Order: sequence, then structure tokens, then C-alpha cells
Amino acid sequence: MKRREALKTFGAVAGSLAGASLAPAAPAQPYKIALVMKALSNPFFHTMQVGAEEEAQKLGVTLLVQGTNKETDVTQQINIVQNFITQRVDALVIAPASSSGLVPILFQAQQQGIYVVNIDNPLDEPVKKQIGLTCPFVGSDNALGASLAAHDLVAAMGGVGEVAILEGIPGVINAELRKQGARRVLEAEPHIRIVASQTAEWETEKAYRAFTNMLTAHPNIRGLFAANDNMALGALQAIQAAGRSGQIAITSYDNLQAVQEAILEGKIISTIEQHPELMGAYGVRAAKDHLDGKAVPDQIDTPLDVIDYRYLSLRKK
Ligand code: ALL
Repeated sequence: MKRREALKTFGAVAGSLAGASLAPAAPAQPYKIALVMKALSNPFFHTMQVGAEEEAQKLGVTLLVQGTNKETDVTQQINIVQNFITQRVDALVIAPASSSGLVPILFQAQQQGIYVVNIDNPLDEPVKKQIGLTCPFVGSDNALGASLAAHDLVAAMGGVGEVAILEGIPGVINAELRKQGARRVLEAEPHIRIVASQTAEWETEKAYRAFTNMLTAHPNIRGLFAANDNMALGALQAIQAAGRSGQIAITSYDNLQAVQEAILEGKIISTIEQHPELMGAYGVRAAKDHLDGKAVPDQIDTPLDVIDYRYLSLRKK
């Protein structure tokens, strides 16, 4: 029996023993659900947080929210989970910074009776199995999203030219899936050539440096797929600094406000909306359902949309 169910049963027995003369039992404490994210400087996670908070309010659960300072801070994220275990939350909803590195601490949480929901970036299935962690996944098809972005890139380039890829963190599953999804489409094009593919660890500043170097090494680059918008924004700065504005097509991923503006200004072709607000909301709901004793599916899908000039300009009217 789970801890909370045990407490509830105890409350019911105590209540019935006390008889009718006592005032009705005080309402049970609301469930405590923790949302653990990555770099809070990335507006993607702000949107995720808002979705989770709205859902938590609707469901009457307490939501505790934390994220890391940097995209690469796996140790800090492990410490955040450790603190939530110490605080004895009822459930953890987590967008893991590493697909394998978080599994041991999440298994510890599970061992303590804390329910785990994995959102956004999938945990590594073989590692989960090996360690014994079981948890549902809430998120989208990253390979499909990247294929859609690559398809737009090919179209914008008229099917001809040299392209580059700015990747997320190597070994992290959504980063790998996006790379594969983009490559699948680009490699099928007879007149497109991938001349550079490198990580910028999801970050703007690193993308600025990486793309500056790519432009120097490959002056004929005419297209870029950036695996998230923050990296696309860094690449845009690199293009401006190199005096190449308007010469390189970019598609990317996340639908940040700054990229919407760049699309409307004609500087970026399109971005993929993967609905982080739904990842947050569905994650919280899955946790609440489980704590209420309801079955939760292993996989809960969130939708993908392509956001381009046509979409944004028509939406404005
Ligand atoms: C991923 C998200 C993003 C985001 C990145 C940065 O998990 O899906 O697209 O930009 O994390 O941490």
C-alpha cells in the first residue's frame, strides 16, 4: 500500500472509531507534486511551468517547482531531486537534463514511494530497465519534429546547397532523435550536403561560437537546422557578425517569442511548437491520477505544430 493510501485508510478508521459526536475530519493534505526542469533561463521551461501550475490549481494539488542554472548542469538537477526526496513529495515530474544520469536518483525516489513521471526528454529505456525504474513518458515525437523542420529547410533552399546542424547535448535522447530526424530528410536529398554537424549544448552563446567557426570553415553553407531556438538565435548573431544576413536559411525548434519575431522579420524560416505547457499539465495530471489510484498509460503524446511566416502572419489578423 502506498504511503498516502495508508494514511488515508488510517484516517478513515480513526474517524469511524471516533463516532458521530466528533466534528468531520479535516480535509486530507493536498498531494505535493514537484516539477523539476532544466535551465530556467530558457523560456521553453517558463511555458512548461505555467502549464503545470494551471493544471495543479485545477486539480487542487500543491506544485513545487525548480530548475537548473545551466543546460548542462546534471549534478545540480540530481541535487534538486535529492532535496525533493528529503521533503517527501508524493510525485516527481521531471524533464531530465541527462537521459541516463538521472535514472539512479529517480530510482531512489521510486524506492521511497515517490511516483515519477518523465516529461519532455525521454529517459534511456535500457538504463531504466537495468536499474529498475518504471515511469510513464509525456512528450512528443522528436524525430518527426526535426524531420518537419528539415523538410522546411530543404524547401527554403530550393533543394540545393550545403547545410549545417547545431545539435543538442550528445547522448541526450531528444537531442539524438532530432539529429536523426533531420539527417533522415537531408540525406535523402540528392543536391543537399551536410557539411557540418556539431553540438552547441542547447545554448545561444555556444551556438554563436560554433556557427561562427562553421561559417569560416564552410563559407558556402546556405542552410542550418538548429535543434532548439536558443541555438538558432546564437547562429543568427553569428550570421550578422559575418555579414551574411539574408543568405542562410534557418529552421529550428521550440517556438520561442524571439524566434517568432525573427520569422516575421524573414530571418528564420520556421520553428517547431512542441507544447511544453501540455507536457507540464499532462505530467501533473498523470501524477495526480496515479496518486488517486487510477491507471496511467506508459506513453502520453503531446502534439507538434510547424510555426512559419504564413501561420504567424495569418494568426495576427
Ligand atoms: C529540451 C527541450 C528543448 C529545449 C532544451 C533545452 O528538452 O525539448 O527543445 O530547448 O531541452 O534544455
